[in-house]
Amino acid sequence: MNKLKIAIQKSGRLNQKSLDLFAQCGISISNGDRKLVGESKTFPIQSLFLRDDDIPQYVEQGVADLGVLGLNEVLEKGKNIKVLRSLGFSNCRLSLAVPKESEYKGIQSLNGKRIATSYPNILQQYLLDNHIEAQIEELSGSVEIATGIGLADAICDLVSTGSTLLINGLVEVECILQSQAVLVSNNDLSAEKQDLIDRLLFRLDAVSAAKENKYVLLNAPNDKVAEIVKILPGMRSPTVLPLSTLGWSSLHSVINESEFWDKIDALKIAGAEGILIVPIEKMIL
Ligand code: PRT
Ligand code: ZN
Repeated sequence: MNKLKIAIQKSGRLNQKSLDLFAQCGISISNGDRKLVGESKTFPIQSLFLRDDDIPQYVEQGVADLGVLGLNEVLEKGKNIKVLRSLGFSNCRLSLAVPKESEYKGIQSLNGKRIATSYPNILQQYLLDNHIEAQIEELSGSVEIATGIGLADAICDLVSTGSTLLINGLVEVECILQSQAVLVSNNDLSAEKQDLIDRLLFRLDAVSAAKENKYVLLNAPNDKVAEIVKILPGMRSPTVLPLSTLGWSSLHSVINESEFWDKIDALKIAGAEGILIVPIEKMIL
């Protein structure tokens, strides 16, 4: 039987989180002895463990059908591949930063300056879009020390907590790109592989919907149920069950994480009691 081939980072920030996500989808991929190729016993998929920099090219060439890597790498490499899903982990941003003592008065301040980065293509495009002429110093790592050693006047690097910038006396001045891990695919897949990808996406979507939502159970006097139902739309509408205490009901529904606290406040005001919030394992829409 035909198997999907998926490229996963061999080691580094994305490796374990990628494997964890597939495990949540019921697809356990073993990377136990740090082999180059892993198999899953639960889904027709074979994993290739690679450096993230190489994944776009391998997916474009069809050596792998799918890949998991940062959007920053996808855009930098500019290969002919398709982004299928954002995966919600390894969030970071690609930003410009300058030494904290430098007088930065907006992007124009970078005209005629040297900027060190591992992302020359994304930076080049950003400078073009903003009509800035600056010299790009390409480095493969340790970009944050470039200003301190006199190699550049500014840097363009990935930032997550900001502590690397702080330690190196740099301040973030412009955000060029918001990035996170994404699932990419080859652009020319057989119908059989496309079917397998659809099955995989179905599982990924169920896991991601579950993460974004909570199951809520609450009690309310019957005369408050109509008002509470308006606050709790649920997947169709809330389940309403009678309690053994006469005149009371139990309501069950699903709340989106983003509106969670606002809804809880509104529910309390509307007369809900004994509110329980439970995580959802998978959610099939
Ligand atoms: O060996 P391989 O080439 O596969 O790995 P790599 O060393 O190129 O990549 P890796 O494992 O460091 O990162 C993989 C991906 O994780 C990146 O392409 C991003 O999409 C994502 N990611 C998320 C990050 C960060 N957060 C991050 N903070 N990648 C790098 N950093 C570095 C950044 O370059 C800087 O040096 O962490 C430092 C900044 O972090 P803070 O927390 O101090 O701001
Ligand atoms: Zn890399």
